[in-house]
Amino acid sequence: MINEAKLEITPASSLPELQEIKVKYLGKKGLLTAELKTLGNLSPDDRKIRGAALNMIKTELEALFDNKELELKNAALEAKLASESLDVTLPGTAFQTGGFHLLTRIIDDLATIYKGLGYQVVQGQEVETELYNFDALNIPSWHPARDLWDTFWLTDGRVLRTHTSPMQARFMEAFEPPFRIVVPGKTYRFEAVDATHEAMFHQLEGLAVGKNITMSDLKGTLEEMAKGLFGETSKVRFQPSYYPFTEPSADFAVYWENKRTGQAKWLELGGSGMVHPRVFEEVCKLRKDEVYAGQRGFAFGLGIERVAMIKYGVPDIRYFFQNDLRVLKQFRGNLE
Ligand code: YSA
Repeated sequence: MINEAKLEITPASSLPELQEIKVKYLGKKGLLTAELKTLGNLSPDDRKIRGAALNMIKTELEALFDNKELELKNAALEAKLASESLDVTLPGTAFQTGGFHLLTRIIDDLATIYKGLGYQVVQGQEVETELYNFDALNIPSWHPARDLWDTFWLTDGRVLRTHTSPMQARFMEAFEPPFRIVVPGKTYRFEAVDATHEAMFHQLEGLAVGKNITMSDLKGTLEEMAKGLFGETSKVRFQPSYYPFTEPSADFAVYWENKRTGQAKWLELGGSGMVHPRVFEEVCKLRKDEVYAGQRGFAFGLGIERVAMIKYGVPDIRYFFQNDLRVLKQFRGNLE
């Protein structure tokens, strides 16, 4: 039986195959078990001899199966290791990195500049009520100045904020002076789109409120921003303007010496002024207290796309929002 079994065990090439052979010999209905069952028919002496012989066969068969099983398991392991071997000399897969959008980078730069001047960076909501977008900023519904902001109206009477200025009223309603904040964010206008106008664009609002704030604080602050954005030789100039929420109001331009082109010019960036006393009155009404009575403050607002277009020579505002990698990739890495 041993030789017979050996002939079958030796060529077995898999564990299931070996198991089948094992059942054939050692299973409940196997050949050896059948032999053991015949022991009962023998005389006690013969049974002893035959029993001992069969036990030896059983032990030998078990050893044969165990050895073969080990051999097959080792072979399987070897094969698995060989198939999973790692070729450390193969070149790796290039790791694709993304980058921040140019507008995000400019917003971050502005936030860093203003944080250095002790400002908090806060954000407002893009869907606004008429109250905060207009009325609280001294632009009641009958006021012709509403036409300055072509507005997207929602069916429920709310608006997509036309500027970041509503956060002036919201912040003052919620917090007491003195404070300094900047508010970067998206703004919307129902305007014909062209190379310098988009229906959605970004602004940065600034507001500082305290007892002794003057227009020269405003100028100094804008000048710090200009130097941070356009270098130490940059400066700011005011031009009289009109906004219902500031009095006096001034548009501001920034002087920039472009090192790349060697050109120097004045660039209009945005509007500013001293917070109108009526805005403080509206805020007192919202708060139902007099904390803002007698306060003074300055405010300003500028277009982020405008800064980006000027500084990096982007000729058309629409490029920022077309997600064309040929454009976006030009503004990765060091921009200086
Ligand atoms: C003025 C005085 C303050 O005390 C505070 C804020 C302001 C700014 C005011 N809220 C405002 O929105 N003025 S603005 O209509 O002249 O817009 C400011 C800047 O946003 C512009 O100088 C321009 O750079 C940008 N802008 C306006 N409409 C735009 C636009 N950028 C792209 N597309 C448009 N459609």
